[in-house]
Amino acid sequence: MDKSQLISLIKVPFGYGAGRMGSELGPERLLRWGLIEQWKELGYVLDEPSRILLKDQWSDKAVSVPLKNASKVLSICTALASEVKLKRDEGHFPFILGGDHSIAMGSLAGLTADGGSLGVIWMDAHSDLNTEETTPSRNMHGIPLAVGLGRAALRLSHIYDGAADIDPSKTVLIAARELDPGEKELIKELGIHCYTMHEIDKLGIQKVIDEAVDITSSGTDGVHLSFDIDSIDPTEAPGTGTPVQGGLSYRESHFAMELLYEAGIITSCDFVEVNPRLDRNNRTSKLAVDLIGSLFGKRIL
Ligand code: HAR
Ligand code: MN
Ligand code: MN
Ligand code: MN
Repeated sequence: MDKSQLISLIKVPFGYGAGRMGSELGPERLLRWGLIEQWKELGYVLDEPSRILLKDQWSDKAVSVPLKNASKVLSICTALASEVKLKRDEGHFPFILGGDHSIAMGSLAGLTADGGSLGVIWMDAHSDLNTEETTPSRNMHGIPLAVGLGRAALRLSHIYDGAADIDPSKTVLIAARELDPGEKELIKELGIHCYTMHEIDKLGIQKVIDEAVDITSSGTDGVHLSFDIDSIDPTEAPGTGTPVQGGLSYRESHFAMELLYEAGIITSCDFVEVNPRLDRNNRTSKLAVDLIGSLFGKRIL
């Protein structure tokens, strides 16, 4: 992210992929806490923000998805994919503000549609690697990475023409601590680099980020950061639908963002799962704005 590149903020006020609503309120709440002003203070130039809204429901017959709110999720993802592709083609930095994590399928579809190879850093308490077969909840925010890797019946190419599968060897999970049985199998089968909280405790967040940077940036044309706020411990980020204890501390999460900024590899980002309805005194929304600041180079001194 260099300052000559315009940031295209793409707001996606959509929460139908999660088990409970509320994350659709995320984008406006983060804006209220100064997200845009912060970018300007840091010296960035923003494109006119866009907003992806649900219009027609998805009607593709190529694949049927037997999960909750599937046609709503797929139609928002298709609309998002085309916006992401458009902004990327213009040379901008697409910053996708959710919304629940199901929208990442739209981001990934738009980002892979030009045929380049994409590294992915997935920061999340979960791995989002369930498929139509393995999902215990039937919620679509539990499947986006499996779809991205081409391991579900639903493929990125169903969402957006020309979208391609992500390479599992260029994908890194960070902060995982609640994995379903089918997800664990997939991680092993595909050899996905997975830094659970155990590895973070053992190696330290700096080493984990350094390794993730190497894995995702070597031999790729860009690196997408998909940041689920539930990667952070619920004591710091209570405003999210599926909190899991034992997560990243306040400083670990900031340090991770600061290191990613210094590495200079991130070319697009999703920021998802902030649920203002479940928040306490806007703690999570404010933390989210601060973390985005760190990702874009905000310093203590
Ligand atoms: N793994 C569980 C499922 O498939 C829980 C997923 C929780 N979802 C998110 N995404 N917040 O990370 O339903
Ligand atoms: Mn432009
Ligand atoms: Mn997630
Ligand atoms: Mn999660």
